[in-house]
Amino acid sequence: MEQTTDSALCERLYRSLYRIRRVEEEVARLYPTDKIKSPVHLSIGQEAPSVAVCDLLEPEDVVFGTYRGHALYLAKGGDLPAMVAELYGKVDGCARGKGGSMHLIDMQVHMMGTTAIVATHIPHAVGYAWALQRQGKPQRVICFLGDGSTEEGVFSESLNFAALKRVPILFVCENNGYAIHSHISARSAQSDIVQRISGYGIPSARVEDGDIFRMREAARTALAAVRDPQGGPYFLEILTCRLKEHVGPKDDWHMGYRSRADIQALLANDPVDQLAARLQPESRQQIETAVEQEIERAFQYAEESPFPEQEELFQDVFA
Ligand SMILES: Cc1ncc(C[n+]2csc(CCOP(=O)(O)OP(=O)(O)O)c2C)c(N)n1
Ligand SMILES: [Mg+2]
Repeated sequence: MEQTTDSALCERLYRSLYRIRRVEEEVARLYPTDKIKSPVHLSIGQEAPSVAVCDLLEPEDVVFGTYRGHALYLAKGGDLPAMVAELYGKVDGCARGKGGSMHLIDMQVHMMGTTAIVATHIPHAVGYAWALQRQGKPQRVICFLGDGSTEEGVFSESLNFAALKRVPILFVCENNGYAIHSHISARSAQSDIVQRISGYGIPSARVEDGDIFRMREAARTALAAVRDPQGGPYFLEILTCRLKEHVGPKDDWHMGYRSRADIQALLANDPVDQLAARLQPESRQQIETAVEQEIERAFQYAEESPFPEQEELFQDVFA
């Protein structure tokens, strides 16, 4: 395993984790003002899978994600002011204010978009990866998905096709245990996802302990498999925890469908805290100050950006 004490790596990962967490905390703080015009599915608590995987990607690699996509968008290098403006419904948003939090896209960094309809991005990602394969292109597609999407029919169809055609694609399942308020054990007779995946003939691995370095090592192995010209699809499941309610800025521990005790091990291993503790106080301070300034500028940008004109409704409309 790469030296986990490597300070440049720790600083890079911490900067990315802290930045995502603080952006989303600002989103949560501002949400009651109604300046943010879109529903928000926060990634607070589950930033690490996106950060760990994206840390190893080439700029040209392509990612697809879900409505819980702020972490992925930012980890892949998506433009922060454009994301915040999108949440505000402003014209300088990454989807010109027409998509909101669930439809984040930044083609400059090959962040191909997120979708509100569970699992619908999975066939798009497989198709994109298949097209790249047929064109002999070297870049790879990484498709992030939730545990709930593994129960959709199109998930099964897409994995079967990817396995059959040996499409080089990495599926990253961010398994936070819940689809809205239903635990996975209430949804599937076989709740061991990796066990289910073996039936498709796709190699897979699982990281269970919330350790970002272990996630990164597992991602390295997975990416090597999909970059191998003789390789094909690979499925990486990462256990993680969503700390806020399914949609919205609040805590929901009082609702009773889950308890902190269930995820004590993951909570104790929060990667933001873990990495913060490893940094030299000065470098931690430098990172945090720079990130806070960047976030303040991004929200200012969103405040100042105008709302789209009415004609914008008819721009970029497919039919
Ligand atoms: C096709 C479809 N069915 C149902 C919904 C309603 N829905 C929104 S999020 C969600 C749960 C998905 O859970 P998971 O994939 O685990 O993602 P998480 O929210 O945990 O990140 C459901 C059922 C939807 N958006 N699309
Ligand atoms: Mg889930």
